[in-house]
Amino acid sequence: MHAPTRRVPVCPYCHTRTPAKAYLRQCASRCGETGVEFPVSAARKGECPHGRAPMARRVCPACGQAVPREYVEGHPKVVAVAGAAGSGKSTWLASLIRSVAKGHLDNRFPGMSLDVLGEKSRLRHERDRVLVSETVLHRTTGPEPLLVSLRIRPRARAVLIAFYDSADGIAESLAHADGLVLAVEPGTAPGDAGIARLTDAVHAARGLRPDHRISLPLAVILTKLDTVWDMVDPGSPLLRPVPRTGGYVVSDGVDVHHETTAWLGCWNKADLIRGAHTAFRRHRCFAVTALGDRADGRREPVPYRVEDPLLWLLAEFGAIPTFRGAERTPS
Ligand SMILES: Nc1nc2c(ncn2[C@@H]2O[C@H](COP(=O)(O)OP(=O)(O)OP(=O)(O)O)[C@@H](O)[C@H]2O)c(=O)[nH]1
Ligand SMILES: [Mg+2]
Ligand SMILES: [Zn+2]
Ligand SMILES: [Zn+2]
Repeated sequence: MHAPTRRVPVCPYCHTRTPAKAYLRQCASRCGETGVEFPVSAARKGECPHGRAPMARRVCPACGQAVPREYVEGHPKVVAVAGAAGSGKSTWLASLIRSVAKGHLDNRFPGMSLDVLGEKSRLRHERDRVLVSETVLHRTTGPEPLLVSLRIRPRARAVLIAFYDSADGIAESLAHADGLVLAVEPGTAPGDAGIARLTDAVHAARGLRPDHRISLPLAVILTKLDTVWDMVDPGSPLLRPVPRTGGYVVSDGVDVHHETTAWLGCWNKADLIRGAHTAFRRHRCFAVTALGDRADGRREPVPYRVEDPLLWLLAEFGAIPTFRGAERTPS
């Protein structure tokens, strides 16, 4: 089930594979020799050629971009977030990161922590985070990924993840992606929500035959659930309390999957459902809202179930346990 551990990391910016030892390090400003770069393998006892402590970050020798050390050394997972323009990709992502970073999953994963890695990702997240709380998000997302380090338990080894959510970024990441997300908004506009395009792109990027059933996990996310709250039946699994186990709960996930699939069916998305089933061996549907219900005048958005797709992907990656039912019985 687990993807083979990759020894040679892929640069999150230019997608070149370079051994961790061949990444460059730089002298720190206090060294006085600014701009000096040397390969990681040339750092004796972790010191620069002048015998001082260099900067922690690594520089990709292919594109010259700074890459966080943890990322280069940590066997990162790459997640591509696809979906039509305006389907809610970036808002979901910003809301997810914000929820986890604020400790919203603490009752299920005590001590779970998340860090946004590197200056580029931090600047982007700062911008997105504020905009999510104000409910508007920049419409221009660059091709760069959002890099995060997620620690499931306080002293556990961190899971490094690069999320790509722009068309260009996704296209470049598909050759080595570990998981896929497809965002779909509610509504009856007919169409396949981009599943055929995504399937073709994965086949092309990985040199697979057109009829090859893809083994990458695909999370289909119905976004903006708040816009259709009043259509959801009170007994729906979409309104049930979220399971409180420290893992991914299959029974709940399957119920949500079936309910979401039914909604997508009602909204002329039969092609999406069929396409996901035909092309992806491992796929699951989710329903989320990043902004929640603000009608009662709350200033903060109340996201709902934004973390479910990530938990499923983490379970698929083998990073968190899977539970069959609500009890703690590992499968
Ligand atoms: N009501 C509601 N609106 C949302 C939600 N998520 C996103 N939106 C709105 O939908 C619009 C598009 O959201 P984005 O996150 O920018 O969508 P995107 O898929 O990243 O769009 P592109 O980057 O342009 O492809 C914005 O106006 C968001 O505020 C949600 O959960 N509920
Ligand atoms: Mg976006
Ligand atoms: Zn690079
Ligand atoms: Zn130096």
